[in-house]
Amino acid sequence: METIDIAGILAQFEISGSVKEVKPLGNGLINDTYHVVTDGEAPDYVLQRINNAIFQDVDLLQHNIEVVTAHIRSKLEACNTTDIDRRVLQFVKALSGKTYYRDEADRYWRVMVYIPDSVTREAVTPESAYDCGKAFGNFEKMLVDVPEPLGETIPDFHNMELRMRQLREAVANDTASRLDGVRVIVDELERDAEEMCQAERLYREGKLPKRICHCDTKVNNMLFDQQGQVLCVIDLDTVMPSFIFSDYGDFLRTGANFTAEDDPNISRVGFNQEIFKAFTTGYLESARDFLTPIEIEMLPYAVALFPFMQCVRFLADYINGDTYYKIKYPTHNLDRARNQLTLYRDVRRHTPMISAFIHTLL
Ligand code: GN1
Ligand code: MG
Repeated sequence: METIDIAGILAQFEISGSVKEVKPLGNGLINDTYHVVTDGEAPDYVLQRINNAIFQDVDLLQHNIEVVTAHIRSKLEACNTTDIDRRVLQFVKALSGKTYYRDEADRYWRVMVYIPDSVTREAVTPESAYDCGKAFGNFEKMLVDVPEPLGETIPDFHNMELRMRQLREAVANDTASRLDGVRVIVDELERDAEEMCQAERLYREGKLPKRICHCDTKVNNMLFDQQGQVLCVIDLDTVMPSFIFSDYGDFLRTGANFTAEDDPNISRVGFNQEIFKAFTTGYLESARDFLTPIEIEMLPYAVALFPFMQCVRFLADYINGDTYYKIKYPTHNLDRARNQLTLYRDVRRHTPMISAFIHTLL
């Protein structure tokens, strides 16, 4: 166990009040997060250690977040929002003037103001799916005119062509000698690979735009108030240029699966139409004004793309001997890949319904 001098780290930031208690917050898998409780009138804070093994360019990452939060703040001010500090994250400057601090052990830290009386949720209901759709659509909408180009915090994060290349490389090397057991899955993925890579082709042809997207749209990346109303979108590390499919499709991949993405019992996997309809309704309410016809036309593709991509990523990691995703048992990644493939097949069966429903909203 490494010992971390939390008080020493906090002393590097311009926080007010005196620290009463520091306790772990949330259950994120990537960063370590703490709730910093202060005395008296001063606000509480959130202290986070940024995982710089995954996010290798912390300077770019924090710059993106600063641009995005400042832009959202100016949008909220322009429409006279009253409780702005609850509707956008606010970062605290370090003594260096940056919004992060690098300690002697090369660990990266940042501090945000804690939004009081806010809660996160883990389960998606039709009601919260509608709210999430609206909020993520609105998040993209506020960012359609960010004043400067942003970098990719994980280069080619949702690039399907890259993910296929990584799978093919894993297959060619077969480092963990696991290929024999999964060849049929690889073959099935290869059959649809070209179709699933169509977004990248359309982008190269100049027909499909990239926009600033959240790229990790899950219900637990949103804060709600005590009455259950959405306050704001959080977890901004993956905010970067991408196809809007990243936000629309990836939410449905987790939210509209009847079970968890790693449930080994694939008879429980399936596409939840009710959640799909609720999320899509909310999303299009916010997003339809700025989406281009091709983006709207390709939404059904996005619903299939994300379980497909996630299957490719889990399977490649399994073949590589589990080097990326944390596993709890040896076939964990294989179970995840099978789960996502099952969801993918079920989404494909539902494509006519998905298209028809989207048309009813236009
Ligand atoms: C990772 O750790 P988590 O759940 O936030 C991954 C996502 C995957 C997800 C699958 C940076 O996200 O892209 O969809 O696992 N994030 C990164 O469980 O690779
Ligand atoms: Mg999160």
